[in-house]
Amino acid sequence: MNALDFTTSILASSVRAWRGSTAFSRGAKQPEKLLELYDIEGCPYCRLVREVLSELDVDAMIYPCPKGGMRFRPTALDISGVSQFPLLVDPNTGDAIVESADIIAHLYKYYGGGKVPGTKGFGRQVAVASSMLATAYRSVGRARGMYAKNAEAPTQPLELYSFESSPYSRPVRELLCELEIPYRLRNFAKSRWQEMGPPQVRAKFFPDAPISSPNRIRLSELTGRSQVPYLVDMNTGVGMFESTDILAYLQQTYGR
Ligand SMILES: N[C@@H](CCC(=O)N[C@@H](CS)C(=O)NCC(=O)O)C(=O)O
Repeated sequence: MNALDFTTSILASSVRAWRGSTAFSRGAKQPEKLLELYDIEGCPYCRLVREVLSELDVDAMIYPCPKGGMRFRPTALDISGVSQFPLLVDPNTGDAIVESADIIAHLYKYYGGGKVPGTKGFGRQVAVASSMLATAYRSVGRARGMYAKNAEAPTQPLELYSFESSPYSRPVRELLCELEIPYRLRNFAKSRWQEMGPPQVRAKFFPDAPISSPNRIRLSELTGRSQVPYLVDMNTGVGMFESTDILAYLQQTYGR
């Protein structure tokens, strides 16, 4: 990842006040069946939904629908009848919802302890405007996570450990979107203060801090580390850290 990429990723997270960093999972209920999100990584409205998924510590299968994409867009159109993203499919309740504000309300209602925050009014306008600004930052030089690239389809979906505001995870999610690679988004937001800061600092100062979220426990058991992005590709048996290596791997394996 070059300096421009890193800087604009930091700016995008900052303009959204680092939403999607912290999991407020107390009182939240996990869905039994995996949620499905038809998503465009660079879309300002999709970002608002993914922030809430991170904050509720809820995983989802991401079906990337970049502009010009042919892999999942037709399915999304069949489901909702409109070419509009985000589209959430919740197999637990039987709902298929477009409109980010309605999706967010649904997520809080069923998986956020029931209390639905205001998804209308001035707060919503600020959220949409700042998310548009985040998209503008990620469009400097090239609109990232927005347009489809020519790519091979994997046989099985991949898995990505990530949280929405993670500056290093964002470019990986953008490329997965551009390549139209479906993946299970394993959310990895922080739920205790000892988890803040870079992994090396945490390992030094809080080596024995108890691990909180299911995905943090899972990754720790898998790798002995607590760092994102972490990509799992069941098709090739690969599991890897480091955004630059993951980007190169995805391009080499699936890019045409
Ligand atoms: N009010 C909608 C707006 C959604 C929207 O405009 N999404 C754009 C992407 S940012 C879209 O679906 N564009 C059509 C397309 O990409 O085909 C919401 O909040 O979800």
